[in-house]
Amino acid sequence: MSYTLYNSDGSGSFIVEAALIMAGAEFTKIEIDTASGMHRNAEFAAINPMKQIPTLVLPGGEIMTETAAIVIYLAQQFAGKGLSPEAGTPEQARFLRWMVFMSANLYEGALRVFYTERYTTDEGPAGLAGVKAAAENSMRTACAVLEADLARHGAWLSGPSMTLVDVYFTMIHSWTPEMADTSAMPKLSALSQAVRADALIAPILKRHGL
Ligand SMILES: N[C@@H](CCC(=O)N[C@@H](CS)C(=O)NCC(=O)O)C(=O)O
Repeated sequence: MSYTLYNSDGSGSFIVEAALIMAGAEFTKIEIDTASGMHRNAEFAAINPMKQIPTLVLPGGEIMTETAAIVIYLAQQFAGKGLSPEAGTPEQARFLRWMVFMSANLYEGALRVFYTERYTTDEGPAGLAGVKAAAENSMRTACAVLEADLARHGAWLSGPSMTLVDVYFTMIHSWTPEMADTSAMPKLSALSQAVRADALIAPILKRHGL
């Protein structure tokens, strides 16, 4: 019984692949080339009507979308593999808080930066530039919240060691590095560097070109 991951290298499917590898789960990947618009074909739209990557089919056939939900689900399925802190602990509360925070503020912010035209009906240069600038500002504000939390708690976002919430941050940081540069956000930059140096995660990042 195996998972099926609809993948596009460099996209949010990176973190789902990282989760499956950390878990030691059996999975196959189906490549969906978003650059050529393959995610908009009828076959994939029938699987994920939002036409987005990542999409994960569970061994029993259930289809999951939404990166944070998938990661949280896998962390529960593979408890004890280091994907997230133990259930019921304060560290798990922080893990859940920041997973959802990043989905709502950073992933969504990055989508506003990359697909700006979808977020306004004012498609003139000023309209688009305004949406993009506002997205970048809100991402910097969200990063400042994370930076302040690291200043209180330590090197990692959800406890004494790296979990997938740190990997999630690093993925989005690699898409939009300007949201947390080294001088303004030294702790987040150090976290990203530490994730990049992790022996398990580094080759997956490389494979995804991140
Ligand atoms: N809310 C979704 C967003 C997923 C998403 O937008 N993925 C991007 C790739 S990183 C995508 O599929 N883009 C193609 C498109 O929207 O046309 C999640 O958290 O998984």
